Amino acid sequence: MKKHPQIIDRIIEILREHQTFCIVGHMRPDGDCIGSQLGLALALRAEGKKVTVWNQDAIPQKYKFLNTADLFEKPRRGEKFDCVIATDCASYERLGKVTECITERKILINIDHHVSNTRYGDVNWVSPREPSCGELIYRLLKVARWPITKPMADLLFTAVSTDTGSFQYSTTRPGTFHTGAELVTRGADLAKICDEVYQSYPLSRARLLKHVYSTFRLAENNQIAWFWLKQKDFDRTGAESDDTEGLIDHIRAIEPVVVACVFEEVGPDLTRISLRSKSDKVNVSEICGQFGGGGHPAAAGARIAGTPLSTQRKVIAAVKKALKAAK
Ligand SMILES: [Mn+2]
Repeated sequence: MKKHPQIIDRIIEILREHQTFCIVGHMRPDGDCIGSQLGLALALRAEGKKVTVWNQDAIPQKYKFLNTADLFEKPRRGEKFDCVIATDCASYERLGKVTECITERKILINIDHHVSNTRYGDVNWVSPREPSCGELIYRLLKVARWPITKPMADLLFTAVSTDTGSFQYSTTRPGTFHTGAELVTRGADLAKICDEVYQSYPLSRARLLKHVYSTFRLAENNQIAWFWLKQKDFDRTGAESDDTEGLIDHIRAIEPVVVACVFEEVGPDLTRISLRSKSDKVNVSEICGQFGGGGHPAAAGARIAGTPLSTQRKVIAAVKKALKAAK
């Protein structure tokens, strides 16, 4: 086997030494987060460990098919864990309310691939080169020589696939295909996963899409595109915040657009922004960092307090500045 960083050995040693685990992920969990959490949870259970999995927010509808073993359970108040593992989570704050449930722990392990990761764990395995956290979990299981069963393969394949835009983003490397191939060899049901994750969505999302196409705005010679999702848009379409994942790709795909932005009203005078960049000269993780957020160079987000209009002005101004600097 290829040489692997010592940090993996260290983590495996900690996992072997301890008995009770809580695996947590970020707010509004995505496919990579859930796939990584549940994949690791199944592996630890197979090793005879006691494992709880918990997130602040529920699993989005399209990933529910993955939770076959019904592993999510809110920890009791003051429940003690030997070891808490955070997967795919860039900062301790991004865990949200989960932090209240995991205070009684001996050790916190942080396994992540976000370049903005704040290294909040007692042990940190942060590998920004990796396109998904799922790939890190896969390597962990390989190095530990723990068997990867079909359910684990489904979970990790979903993680790798969703965070690479189905093996399309430029972060995808030859190793990503090797990982995908091996997971399919181990039983990952490609057809089922792609059908559930990419080829199926609720009617409410179609209504939301109509809203996106009829309201998106352009600026800076069509290099910036954005749209708003207000509370009234959710009420009117029957959509939930979960249904918004991937909507941004519809404006990102417009040829002259370099930076796409979604503004989502998440509370009174509180906006969640998501940014995507198609230029390696425009780092949206840096732009979101100006507003207390972060992420990846090509995909990032933040939560911003203030009136919708002032938020929009500030963000669009920051994007314009980044575009000018990139020239
Ligand atoms: Mn991820």
